[in-house]
Amino acid sequence: MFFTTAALERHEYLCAESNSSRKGKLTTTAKTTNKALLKWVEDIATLTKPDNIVWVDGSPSQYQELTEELVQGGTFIPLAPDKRPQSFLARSDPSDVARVEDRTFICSQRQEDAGPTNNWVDPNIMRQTLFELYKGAMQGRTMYVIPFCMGPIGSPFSKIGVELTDSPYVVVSMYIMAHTGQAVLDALGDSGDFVPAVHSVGAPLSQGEKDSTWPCNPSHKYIVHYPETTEIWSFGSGYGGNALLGKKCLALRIASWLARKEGWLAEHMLILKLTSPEGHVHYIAGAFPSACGKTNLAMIIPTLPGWKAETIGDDIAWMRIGEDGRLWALNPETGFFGVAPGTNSKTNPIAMETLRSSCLFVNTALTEDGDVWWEGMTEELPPYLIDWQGNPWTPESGRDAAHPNARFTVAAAQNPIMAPEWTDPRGVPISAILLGGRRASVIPLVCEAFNWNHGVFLGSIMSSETTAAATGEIGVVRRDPFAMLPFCGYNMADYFAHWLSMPQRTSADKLPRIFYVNWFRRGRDGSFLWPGFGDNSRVLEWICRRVEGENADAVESPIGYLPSPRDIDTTGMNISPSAMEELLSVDIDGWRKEVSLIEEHYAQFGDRLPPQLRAELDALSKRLHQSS
Ligand code: SAT
Ligand code: MN
Repeated sequence: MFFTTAALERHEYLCAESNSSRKGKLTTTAKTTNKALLKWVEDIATLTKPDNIVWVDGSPSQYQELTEELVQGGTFIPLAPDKRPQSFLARSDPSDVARVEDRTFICSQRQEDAGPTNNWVDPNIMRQTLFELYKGAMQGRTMYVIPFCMGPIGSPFSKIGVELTDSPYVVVSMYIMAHTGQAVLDALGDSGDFVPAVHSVGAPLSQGEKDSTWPCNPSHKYIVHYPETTEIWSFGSGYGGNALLGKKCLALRIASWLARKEGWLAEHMLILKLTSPEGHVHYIAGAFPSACGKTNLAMIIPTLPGWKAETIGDDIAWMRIGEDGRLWALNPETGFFGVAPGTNSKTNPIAMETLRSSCLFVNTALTEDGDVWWEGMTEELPPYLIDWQGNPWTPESGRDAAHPNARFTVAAAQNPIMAPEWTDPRGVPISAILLGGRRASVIPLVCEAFNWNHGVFLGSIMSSETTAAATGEIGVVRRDPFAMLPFCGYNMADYFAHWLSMPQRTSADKLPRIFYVNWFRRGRDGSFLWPGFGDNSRVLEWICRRVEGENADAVESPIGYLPSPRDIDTTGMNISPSAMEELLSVDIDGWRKEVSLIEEHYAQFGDRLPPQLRAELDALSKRLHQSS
């Protein structure tokens, strides 16, 4: 079977419709007197030689002009207005579909400050390499100046950055993901500091050369951070975290470096607000690697009657000790850049609602009637689609229609269950921290750390099966401490030490309790033992009760406190007692093997590994030895 002519015509019609509304070239000038900023913009323009410079003012009219330009250039396919108004689909180059961890560098002065888990190159050498690459890199293109703020404008905890990019796709994405424009310039004032972030797709155009719809540089990609000077330089990719430099580059890698220096935490965590039937409110932060369900958990609809969930954030938490001694968390972003495949009205109805209009999609499939589709969106497969690479697709094609790392970009404000306090500059006080990953075996459904140090130990040994969010093999178990392996901007051993230092900054009983969860445990037949999604509220309930001092009779096991199966409310669920037993049992043999894997993982840190973690590992090993 092949794609129907009618569908292809419709597809062309959608493109043509917006071509007619093309506007002239954008022109804006800076409304700033910040000399350092003006000079830096000039310097980078001199180096990269763009045809013109446009300052992003943050206005809806500029956003619209840019989307029109993207449509006209063929990067954006407007979706059918009656299906998904004000929304667009972009198809990336097939070589540019995810974060590139092997091309991501922390170029600190000293290699030991980047540590064994980061790629490092001497900053002087890296500067030379990049200098050559950026020379004339923006020729034939426009350089956009995007003043952006991570965190509410004016909050003492926020960070201002300025991204210079030659990708209008990045500009419109940044409009959604961060505060941008004139308001940020105003906050910056004459002499305010900013994080300079240069981005180029690395594809200069010679005179008259036709641009591709997703310009990038397939052979040279660099995502570089100079932490001491808080600089970001990204080259060759236009995709997600590689290119939207406020997100992983600033809000995690650079921010984690600053956080250590300044005594706070920049974490790869969702933030969820839960209200119990009695009206008790708990804010929960959760560290899970990319594409392990952070967005789904942040938008959970509890299946337990009487419980209410609201979203604060789905990817990043900036946490600091507040005046009351508790740990307060802020979501520095203003949008979601979430994984589309697997999202549907059962797994995440709130996301489906959020995505009704005004979104950007990348690498999803396109339906006959001008809407997007991805694997798992509907039970029934559509008969015809155009796949993420622009080719006709039918269910018989035998390949994915959407790329497994296809993403949506949407404003957080469109989420109907955003908690009103998500914009509070102080953040929200955290009662519990969840750690988790995808593990088919060994790790139980939930387990509570004995204390803060043990919790940090659990964070330091976190592991997960790899996903399509980064290029590389999928489904291999790797250690991903605190889900920060790709995002920690300094030596991971020092990061552990920083976490361990938190009780010295407040009284230990004010810190959140730490829980290790695993929604992805599989039974002997390979199927998931736990349904996940809304039913995860049953585990969250146990966690909240623990925090409130109930269920004091939790089972003390060698790996932490576990609920007994009767302590998890499974009313109305179709789950067998034996599955619950398995989910909540400690696999002693599996854990013994895990100990030697942890030894290997720890070995890479040498003497820099905090002694408390070594002591925790020894204690675990001893407890496992003592159990039969
Ligand atoms: O890094 S991205 O922003 O592309 C997404 C992720 O991996 O979390
Ligand atoms: Mn993430």
